[in-house]
Amino acid sequence: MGIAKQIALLVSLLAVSVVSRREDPRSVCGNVVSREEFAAAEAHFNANRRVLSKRAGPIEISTVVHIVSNGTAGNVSDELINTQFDLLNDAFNTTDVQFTLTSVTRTDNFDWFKGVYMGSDAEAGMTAALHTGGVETLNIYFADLGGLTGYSQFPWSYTSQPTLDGVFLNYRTLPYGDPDMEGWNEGAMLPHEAGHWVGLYHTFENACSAEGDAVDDTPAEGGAAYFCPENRDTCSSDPGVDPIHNFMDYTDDYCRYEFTAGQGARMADILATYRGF
Ligand SMILES: *[C@@H]1O[C@H](CO)[C@@H](O)[C@H](O)[C@H]1NC(C)=O
Ligand SMILES: *[C@@H]1O[C@H](CO)[C@@H](O)[C@H](O)[C@H]1NC(C)=O
Ligand SMILES: *[C@@H]1O[C@H](CO)[C@@H](O)[C@H](O)[C@H]1NC(C)=O
Ligand SMILES: [Ca+2]
Ligand SMILES: [Ca+2]
Ligand SMILES: [Zn+2]
Repeated sequence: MGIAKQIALLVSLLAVSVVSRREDPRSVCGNVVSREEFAAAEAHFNANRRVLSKRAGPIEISTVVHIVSNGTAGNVSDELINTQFDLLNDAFNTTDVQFTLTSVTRTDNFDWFKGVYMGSDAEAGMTAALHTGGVETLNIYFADLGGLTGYSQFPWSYTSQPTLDGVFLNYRTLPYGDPDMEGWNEGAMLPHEAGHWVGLYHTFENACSAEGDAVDDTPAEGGAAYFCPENRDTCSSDPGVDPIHNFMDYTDDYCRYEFTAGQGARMADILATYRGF
């Protein structure tokens, strides 16, 4: 990420006061992609694309969870992590991808708990200390993250910053989470961020333009949807109503329950191209 973008992000983070997102629904997943980044990433993918060969069972992704807390604050239980994991695998059960939880680490560190966002010193220190495995291993960090619900590194960034590879989630988004996260505390945020980690964009990427989210069977969407606006249709140019039930939108957790066949095919080829599967 460029310096200008980091500064812009920092400014926007500072501008996000502690206000209920119900009063102020704005994008709070950190995976905001510029048109230049999108074009470069898709050109690289199309030029280097490997198609995943047929295999007998699902692609099993070995996953490590890192719980960063401030004493007891954020020190979520193994039981809650397991509940979230079941929801993650259910979310992906229409695709060829599944996740195996191999270990859980716990770290009591106020600076990391409170200070992690893209490009921060806390992010660098935390990942240098905790990141394990290679390109094929998913590292998930749970911490406070302030105004962000989460973010993750796209697979094509692994080569330039391997240690930063992973999913970063606000622990309040875990099932039965903080009431301040109402709507986003029922476990759909991890599938969303894991979706980015396997190469999916937001369904509203590129708004109504033809390239969209680089997936053919998700109707184009003019911008993020919030809550659960049934039959919303922001792009009359593209047949079909907005994909508000897709995990890669910003609707409430109860409203999000699907990945499409096209997203499943894209993630399989992305995993073959960038993550060694
Ligand atoms: C972190 O823990 C300290 C000591 O328990 C407490 O005073 C402080 O309020 C906590 N901060 C956060 C953000 O949880
Ligand atoms: C966090 O929880 C684990 C068990 O779930 C416990 O062993 C550990 O002592 C706790 N850490 C803190 C800092 O409270
Ligand atoms: C996938 O998970 C959903 C939600 O829990 C469940 O209703 C469905 O039966 C599962 N499908 C398969 C094939 O396991
Ligand atoms: Ca699409
Ligand atoms: Ca439409
Ligand atoms: Zn996102």
